Amino acid sequence: MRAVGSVTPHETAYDRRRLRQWLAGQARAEGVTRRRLLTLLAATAGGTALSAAAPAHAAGPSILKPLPPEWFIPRGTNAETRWEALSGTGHHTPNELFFVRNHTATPVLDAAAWRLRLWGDGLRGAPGEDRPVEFGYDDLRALPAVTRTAFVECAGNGRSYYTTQQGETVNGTPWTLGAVGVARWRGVRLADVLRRAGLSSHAVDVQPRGLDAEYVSGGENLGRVRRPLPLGKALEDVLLAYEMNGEPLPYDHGYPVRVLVPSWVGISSVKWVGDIEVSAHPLFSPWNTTFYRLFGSAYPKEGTAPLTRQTVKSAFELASGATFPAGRRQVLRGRSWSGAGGVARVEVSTDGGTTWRPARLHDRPRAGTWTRWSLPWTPAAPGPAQLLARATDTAGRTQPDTAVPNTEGYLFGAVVRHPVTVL
Ligand SMILES: Nc1nc2c(c(=O)[nH]1)N[C@H]1C(S)=C(S)[C@@H](COP(=O)(O)O)O[C@H]1N2
Ligand SMILES: [Mo]
Repeated sequence: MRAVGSVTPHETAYDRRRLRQWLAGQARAEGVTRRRLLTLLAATAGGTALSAAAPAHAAGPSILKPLPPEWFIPRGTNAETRWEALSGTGHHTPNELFFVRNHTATPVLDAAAWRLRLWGDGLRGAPGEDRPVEFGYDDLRALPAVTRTAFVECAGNGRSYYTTQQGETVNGTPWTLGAVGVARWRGVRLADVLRRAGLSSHAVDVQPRGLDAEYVSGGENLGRVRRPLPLGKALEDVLLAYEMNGEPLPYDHGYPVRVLVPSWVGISSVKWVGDIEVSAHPLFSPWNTTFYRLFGSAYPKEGTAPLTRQTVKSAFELASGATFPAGRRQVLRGRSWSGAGGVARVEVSTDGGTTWRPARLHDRPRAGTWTRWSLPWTPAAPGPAQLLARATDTAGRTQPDTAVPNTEGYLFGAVVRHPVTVL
């Protein structure tokens, strides 16, 4: 595996090459609206067919596991983990406490009937031959297994702070900091499956697609959740995971198999994966064009390149508005994480950002997961206070005081001001 902490240059090179191919008309963009393509291309692009009308959806809860209010904040079809509920849990987020982000609703799939189909012109076959390859659940379980600790974090985690701390209006679910969790994932390397399927030397992109219902947004059917992944990342450290913290994947987290893309935005980690297109041409879906790019006054009209790595963040294992008795020693606890490496340093302020003290770290900095930390605090006078935590990762990135806003409110990375009251 690649060394910790470096942003791989092939990601940038890849994106430039992909854009050139796209402009040359060699890329497919199914499910991307014509309007969006025109905006992105800023030219008279060839048309794409709009998807068929939306299918009827079965009524029912979006999430199947229990969502007790002391553990979760309900957010439409999603559920955010309360940070105070992580207090006292270990390094890994228990499955019951793990946040859920569903575009539609959790499907209940049968592992025995489940198939993973790999297809596309990026697979080796006779010329002109479409050569799909299928793997069943037992086929995957018979391949060499790997285990890896990694966070899954929504690109919009912390989005509400663009508004509450910076006064910006942004679209999307107003998460606080609970759209993240760390689990020990077990599964097979996507690289192993791709090689067994017969990866061609011309392959550039792979696109996993979920088996959950088609996603309708603004009256338009965008099809099933899918997002292209550059082959470089797909071969580097991506898993097809069938276990989460030693148990079969829970229904809500992708049973029987999900993609797990360490350090990247959560949308990359497609749940309930049913097929993977392997392509010799760059692929586009709404999830790497309309969504999951940065748009706004600080960014190009067509948006940035598709989002990849997460920013640096920190959170206290405390409720918003937690109370503390004056004059008594406390131990503040929290966690910090980054998409560009491990977290090597955390500073905490208990006076609204005037003075900072280094926190004690309880984990060795490791890429793709968080570092737990603590700091003793004896609150002096009664009254409101603000707690701040600021992390620096092994790539040298430190959380800034403010984050540059974008219309969808992705990748908030600034220091969060956590309000508490001393009684
Ligand atoms: N098939 C499918 N995969 C999906 C999604 C989805 O709605 N459908 N949501 C994505 C998003 S936006 C996130 S943040 C993560 C959340 O994973 P979790 O629900 O296991 O926490 O799953 C991703 N994978
Ligand atoms: Mo997400």
